[in-house]
Amino acid sequence: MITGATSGIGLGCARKFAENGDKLILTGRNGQRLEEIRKELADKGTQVTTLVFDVRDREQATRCVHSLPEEWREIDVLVNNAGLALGLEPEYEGSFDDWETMIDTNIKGLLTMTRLIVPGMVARDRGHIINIGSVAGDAAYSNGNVYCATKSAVKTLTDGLRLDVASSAVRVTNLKPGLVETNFSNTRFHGDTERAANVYKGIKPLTGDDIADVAVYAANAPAHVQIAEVLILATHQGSGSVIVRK
Ligand code: NDP
Ligand code: 8X3
Repeated sequence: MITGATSGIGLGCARKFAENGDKLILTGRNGQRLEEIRKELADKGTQVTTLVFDVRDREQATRCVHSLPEEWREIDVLVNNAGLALGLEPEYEGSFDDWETMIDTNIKGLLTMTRLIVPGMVARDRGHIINIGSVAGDAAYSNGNVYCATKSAVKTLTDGLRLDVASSAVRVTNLKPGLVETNFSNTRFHGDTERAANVYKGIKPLTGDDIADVAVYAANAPAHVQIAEVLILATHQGSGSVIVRK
């Protein structure tokens, strides 16, 4: 199950897990886009089912997950990917609405999915949760404040979950990408495409597929190997704050 599978890293994961021969439950808010992706992957022989819901809506998410037919209920891998940044401004000038959306999506949405899916994994003594954190969760960068805090929360929640399932065979991974060229910056800058494009100028950024490769690797590691955390940076990126542009 991949949340936020309509774009970027989530879509990359959908394609790479499909190449790996897995059955997919793709979730997102844009039903039309999900259906296009379902068709694309089904044409290549992948079994795909889709669920349309907003991870911030706990009731809708619960209803959708509970509506899965019997043969789709045993979820082996949950990729908690749906998330976003909104705004890049000093903490004392940020937007209350942007903060709330980031917290509700990146923290509470991830927790909702975890709460809905992980009990089945623990009961079956089998499963893997791959949370999409960020280099932004390792240290704040200027004007990143609340977004960085949400990804820092993802790190702590991932570590907490790993402790809580340690007596089972369930594995928990935090993937922490750096600069990945997706729709992320368009969303962050509220549709200012020029400002978004500047984020990737002068450096070869990562792609959603690069992150998906690591997710597929972690999910297919031998059962006794738990890839706890991976930081994946573009080659000319030193940290969340240091990007060398040429
Ligand atoms: P994209 O904007 O390309 O994709 C984000 C996905 O999340 C979309 O499918 C989007 O759907 C979905 N989404 C957002 N809000 C919700 C919601 N409330 N309910 C359901 N789905 C939602 O960005 P990325 O692929 O880059 O982002 C994916 C994850 O990777 C995020 O968690 C992000 O924080 C993280 N990340 C991104 C990095 C980057 O540089 N790009 C680096 C590190 C981490 P919709 O189209 O409906 O909005
Ligand atoms: C996305 C990467 O550095 O833009 O989490 O915050 S960054």
